[in-house]
Amino acid sequence: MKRFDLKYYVDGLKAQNNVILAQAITLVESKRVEDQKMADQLLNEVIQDSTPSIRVGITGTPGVGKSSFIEGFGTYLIDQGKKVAVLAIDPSSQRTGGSILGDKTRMETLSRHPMAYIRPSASGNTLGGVNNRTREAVLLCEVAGFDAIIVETVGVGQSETLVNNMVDFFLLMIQPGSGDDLQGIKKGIMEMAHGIVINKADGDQAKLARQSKKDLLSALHLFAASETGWSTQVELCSALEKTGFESVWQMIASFQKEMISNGLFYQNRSDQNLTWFEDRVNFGILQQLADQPHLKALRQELELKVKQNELSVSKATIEMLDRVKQLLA
Ligand SMILES: Nc1nc2c(ncn2[C@@H]2O[C@H](COP(=O)(O)OP(=O)(O)OP(=O)(O)O)[C@@H](O)[C@H]2O)c(=O)[nH]1
Ligand SMILES: [Mg+2]
Repeated sequence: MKRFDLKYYVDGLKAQNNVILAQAITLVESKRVEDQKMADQLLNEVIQDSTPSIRVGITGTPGVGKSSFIEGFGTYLIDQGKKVAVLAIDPSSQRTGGSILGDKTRMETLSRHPMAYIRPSASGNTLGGVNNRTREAVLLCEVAGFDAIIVETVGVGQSETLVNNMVDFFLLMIQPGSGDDLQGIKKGIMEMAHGIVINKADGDQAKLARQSKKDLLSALHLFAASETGWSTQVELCSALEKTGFESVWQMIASFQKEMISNGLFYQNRSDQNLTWFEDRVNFGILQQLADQPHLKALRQELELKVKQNELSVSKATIEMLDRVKQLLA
């Protein structure tokens, strides 16, 4: 990776240069300690300069049409005068290079648009996804003038919660299906979603999609009202026929308006900052401890003993934590 000085990144972001934005995100994603230091300096320097924005997370099972939707919807937003950044996140890091390439071609129009920036998933870092740099990437995009940030994630495991913690509006995308299919959607995810979009509401499936909407709305009725006062909306769309984008945008825009007026919009972002801070501190502490030579040696020794049944897990844990305590005293 090519490295530059701080001023290069700062000026480039302020000049809304997409090439330098990409380089800045690469810097932020780098695991090298010096790079991380510079990334933090960069974030400190530029964060005040970010544009007011809307951050939208989109989740849904593979093949539901997220990328196709973002291609069309992103173009629609650009026509409304927005600058659109798309970030893909994949904490499971199972995704192959082929799929990322597939995404690029699926968002062909958008990726070539000067008002758009697309960052296919660099995936990578695990540890519960804690070290994921997508939050920082969102901020950098905003500094570079993007005011609609879309984060796409495959709906597996904990990725939904992770994304929900870094966006304003959380959108769940599903396909038309029978009531039985709808019951398969995890309740937690449904409750988390601010909006549910039924994609592929076209051709043979248009009728089924309308029925799904009815079923969903009555299912949602049974949920307790959210503390924010917002109730989950359901919209139909077809990424293929490019229909429904306007109602999806209306839904997001009215959510934002309502949350700004009741004060919850920025409160939610502050809460997210707190979570972000905690994640980073926890991660940093663990990393420093893991790098500590004495602890490393002891840990390896204890791991071996546990593996060979020479020591119980509780005894090994106590010994390990005692050593940590001694070190910190
Ligand atoms: N009929 C119809 N097909 C669609 C629509 N949107 C997407 N598809 C098709 O569904 C398939 C999957 O679309 P993608 O956009 O790649 O879905 P995805 O959710 O991004 O998939 P992953 O990134 O693999 O999770 C493709 O073959 C699309 O052409 C739609 O509105 N109607
Ligand atoms: Mg996709």
